[in-house]
Amino acid sequence: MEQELALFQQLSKKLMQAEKQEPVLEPIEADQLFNTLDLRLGEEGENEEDFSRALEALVLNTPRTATHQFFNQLFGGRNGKAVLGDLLAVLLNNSMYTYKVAGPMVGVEKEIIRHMKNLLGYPATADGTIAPGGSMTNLMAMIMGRDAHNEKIKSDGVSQKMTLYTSNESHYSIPKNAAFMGVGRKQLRYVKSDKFGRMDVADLEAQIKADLEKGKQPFFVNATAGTTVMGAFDPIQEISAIAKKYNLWLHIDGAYCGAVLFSKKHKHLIKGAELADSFSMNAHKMLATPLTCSIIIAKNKKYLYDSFSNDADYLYQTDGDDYNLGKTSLQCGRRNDALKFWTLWKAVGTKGLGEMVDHQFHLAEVARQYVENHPDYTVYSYPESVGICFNYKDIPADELCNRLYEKGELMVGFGQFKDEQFVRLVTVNAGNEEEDIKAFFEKMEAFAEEEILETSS
Ligand code: ABU
Repeated sequence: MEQELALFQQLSKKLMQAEKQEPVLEPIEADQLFNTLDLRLGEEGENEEDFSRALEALVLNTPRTATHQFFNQLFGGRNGKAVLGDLLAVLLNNSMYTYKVAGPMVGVEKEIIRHMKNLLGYPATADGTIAPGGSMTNLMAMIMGRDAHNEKIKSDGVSQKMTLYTSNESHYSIPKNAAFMGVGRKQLRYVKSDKFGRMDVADLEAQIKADLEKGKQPFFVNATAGTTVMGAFDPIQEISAIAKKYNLWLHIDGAYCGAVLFSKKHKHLIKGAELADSFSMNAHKMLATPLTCSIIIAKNKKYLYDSFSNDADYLYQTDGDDYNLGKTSLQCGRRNDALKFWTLWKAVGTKGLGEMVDHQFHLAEVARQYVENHPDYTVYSYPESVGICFNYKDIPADELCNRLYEKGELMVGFGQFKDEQFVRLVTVNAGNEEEDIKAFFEKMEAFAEEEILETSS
């Protein structure tokens, strides 16, 4: 291993130097990928020199998500303490299903869950787990909702027309999951959203009533804390009142912005979270933890056990269910996604996590002020969003973003809301400061003038 660790150190140093010199790479065209890099796997292994060369080329040609110029997705930057935790998790290589195999790492995960359930205001009955991504934590919530509605489904399968509800701005995992869980995409109702992308609660109730009149069985509603494009927060308290009235499972998909839970200043955006049956959050988004770290908390652990436990004599041989975390998880073999979040949390404290969230809202405010005070911009953003949506000088957003990418200038993407397409500048990037936001606009404007507007005039 020593040789590999030395190579790792060498490659990581080179990568970090390269990131400073060239924060955005000119992409390798997809159809040229296999002609450009040595990705071939052969019958015989490579000698050390060729192996290192191929690996270095691969590392140095991979899109750079940890630099100050990555604004493309709902994560970015790099936190040293969290990376350290993840590197150790790889080295230790435990599987989180049993205490026998994961030992104290079980305690690491349980401590994260314990704190989060307290912050949520959930009762002692609550418990949680970590799944491989926000889509999967949403799936877990949907399955718990399905089984809570009818506990026989686990054994007999779905035989009735069960309906579920989510806003038309919510994550695309909801329809996919409706198919996976046997309920069916056609039984998913998209609820209208208001001008900021928040769920229209009157439409929610109207759709539930219409389904009941047709003899359907409404069972689940998803509220989003931070929609992927507008960064909008659905009104949880109002949705909860409807969920209670019609006996629906209420889940909060906080994959993007559920981390406001840690911020004294922004926690009000998920006011009423304690009323939900389940809550999920991705620490790999606002909290700078390496991908993936998707946590779900259920208000009553009974539902986690009822939907996800299964006996397996060859696996569960020591200790109780409380310490054998496989009894409440989606999969069997499960990597240790808890340690990287624990090392970060241990180092900065709950207060520090809150400050990270506040900082990202501050950066969004800097960006918002800039576009709002500049006549060349049209702004579309939700007032309290960490994603700033705008158009610049009527340049089509897809053209602007794609050309910035193709030329290796900036990584930023576009989004769409109510027939308008715009640039979506995501300010969730662990390493960024105000000057990085300002530098983004300077670079984007210069590029637009020189490469798009001048050539088209
Ligand atoms: N859940 C991942 C969303 C990706 C994105 O909108 O950037």
